[in-house]
Amino acid sequence: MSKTLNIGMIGYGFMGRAHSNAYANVNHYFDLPQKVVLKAVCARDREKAQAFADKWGYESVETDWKKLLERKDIDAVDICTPNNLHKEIAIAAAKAGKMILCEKPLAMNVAEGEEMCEAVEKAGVPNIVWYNYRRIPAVSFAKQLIDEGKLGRVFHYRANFLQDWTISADLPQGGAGLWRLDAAAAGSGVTGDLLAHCIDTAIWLNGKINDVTAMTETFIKERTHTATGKVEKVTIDDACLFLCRFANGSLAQFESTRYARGHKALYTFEINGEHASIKWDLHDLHRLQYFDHRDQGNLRGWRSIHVTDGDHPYMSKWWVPGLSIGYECGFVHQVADFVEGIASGKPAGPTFRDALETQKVCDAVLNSAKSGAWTKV
Ligand code: SOE
Repeated sequence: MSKTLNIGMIGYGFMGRAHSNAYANVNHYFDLPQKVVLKAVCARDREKAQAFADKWGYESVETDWKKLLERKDIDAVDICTPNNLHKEIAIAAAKAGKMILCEKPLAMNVAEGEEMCEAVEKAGVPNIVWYNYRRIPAVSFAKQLIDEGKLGRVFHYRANFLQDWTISADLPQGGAGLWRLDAAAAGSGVTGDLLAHCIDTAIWLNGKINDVTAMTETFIKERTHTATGKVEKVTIDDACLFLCRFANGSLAQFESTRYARGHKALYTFEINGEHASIKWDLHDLHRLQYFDHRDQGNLRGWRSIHVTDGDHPYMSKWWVPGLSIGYECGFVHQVADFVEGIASGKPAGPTFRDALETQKVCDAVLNSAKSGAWTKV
């Protein structure tokens, strides 16, 4: 096994920064069998790519992702592009024998996702999708508690992801960041962008989702398109709500919108089990709220656990107990787990195949919103 893992990153937006920060810092905190090297960043505009490379410490720049894939000195490709490019790049990267770290959601739809899974599995290359919230220590701790059976039988799962950044009708669709409003680039709106996070966490914590019933709304029907300068129809979902049943018999509700004035990134979930309940809120990401019915009666109540102790997931790698870490650290943890997974032969998730399950739920949700019927995943 080589002592280094050379990364070639394609795209350099908000996620490009989050991933680069993780690559640059992971070896400072985690003792890993490989040193992660920021080898090349790839984007169409050479000047901008060079400025990004200089800022984050990439050794070189490419302007054509196909050239990046031809390079022998690149071990792993990070796909940080809009969603409509994931499939083509991932399949080519797999054929070139590169490991792949792909931004979420995996693909535009299930059909694309299936092709991507087949490509990485045929090539036998390690692969992972950036569902970063799994690795916020309080969320990983929730998983530990559930796996230990602390909650007992689960009855309810509730999740929200609320934002308010697209309320203005003057905001165009298309272009940097705003490609998220253009269905041709994003595939869907909040379903693929935000609910996909909630669904990934939910499947990880609570198992398979069987069937869904959903509704979506597009509040602003037309926006100027950055590429054409013309007012064009908006076809993404601005808001999506769905109910579902998990295979374990629990019932769930999910809500996501970019029209919840006052909320910037309010990702919350709550799980109610037979013995205990847990709650988590991204705005207070170190805390896990825990209620256990088995506590002594007169002491029973919600505990607010500050998940910063050495025996909490990942926290022994950081500072001393009680000191917090941030949003960006979830990405650092993902890189650490990915590298350890390569060495141990036990791949870190979510792999493309795991992320395909989330994609299936997203597609079922969008289909149900169209048909108005309960839809099997
Ligand atoms: C924008 O809606 C966004 O940046 C998403 O694309 C991310 O996946 C989410 O984590 C925060 O919001």
